Amino acid sequence: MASFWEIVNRVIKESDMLLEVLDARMVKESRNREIEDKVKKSGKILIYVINKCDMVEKSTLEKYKQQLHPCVFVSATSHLGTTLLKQMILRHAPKDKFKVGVLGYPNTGKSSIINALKGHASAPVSSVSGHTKGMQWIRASPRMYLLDTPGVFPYKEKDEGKHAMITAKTFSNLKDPEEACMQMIDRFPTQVEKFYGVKHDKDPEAVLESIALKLKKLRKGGLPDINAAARIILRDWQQGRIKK
Ligand SMILES: Nc1nc2c(ncn2[C@@H]2O[C@H](COP(=O)(O)OP(=O)(O)OP(=O)(O)O)[C@@H](O)[C@H]2O)c(=O)[nH]1
Ligand SMILES: [Mg+2]
Repeated sequence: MASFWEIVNRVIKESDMLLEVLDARMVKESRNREIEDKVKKSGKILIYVINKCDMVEKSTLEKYKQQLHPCVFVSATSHLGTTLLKQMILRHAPKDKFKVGVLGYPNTGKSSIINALKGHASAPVSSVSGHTKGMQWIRASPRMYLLDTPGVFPYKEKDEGKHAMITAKTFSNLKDPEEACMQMIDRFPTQVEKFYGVKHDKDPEAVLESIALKLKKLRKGGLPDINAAARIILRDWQQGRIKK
């Protein structure tokens, strides 16, 4: 597969306008400053699309209206905000017929947004990250073409916990699920504790142990199997069961 920069450079070059798709549960972490800087340098318009808004309280997102310009809140799968997104794209359209490149971390919902804009499924979607392999132009209307792209993150970025949280790396492919899961518990303690019905503890490892016991994931000798529990928690998170 082409490298991060090959994809980014090509998408920016071929498009008249860019969308950066962000995950509403982790807006800050799913931003990619390198991509944003590159688009700004190209002089093309960048629209921030905060997707998966159905999974968070809307009040948690208000602050991004000030920070990100222009930005739009959508839920591709619930078809919320997608008309607004279309209007915003048309408002910024640089010419009559134009091309929109859709960029973002794996699994943020790029293909789903394209399908929502087009009105029916054209771009294949999957809960497993890294589903879109090549680049594909999709005609959303007589004026507007959308470029679906493989999700990318900088190859130098080695933050597995973050990649697990934003589902850029699928739970079953993680090298160290325990560490990734503890990072997630540290970041979203109330959501995780509430979902599994365990008591709050400042120490993420203690929370993980309680959840392992609750899920009856035990090793020989009755000790909590935190590795097995971590995989389940990350799966539940990545499949959208644990809401913010
Ligand atoms: N809850 C929720 N799930 C969504 C939303 N948009 C996409 N998803 C889900 O997120 C997963 C990934 O969606 P895709 O559209 O394949 O994401 P992508 O960014 O194209 O992923 P890659 O091609 O792997 O980079 C799928 O399981 C979608 O159903 C949304 O607005 N809300
Ligand atoms: Mg895709």
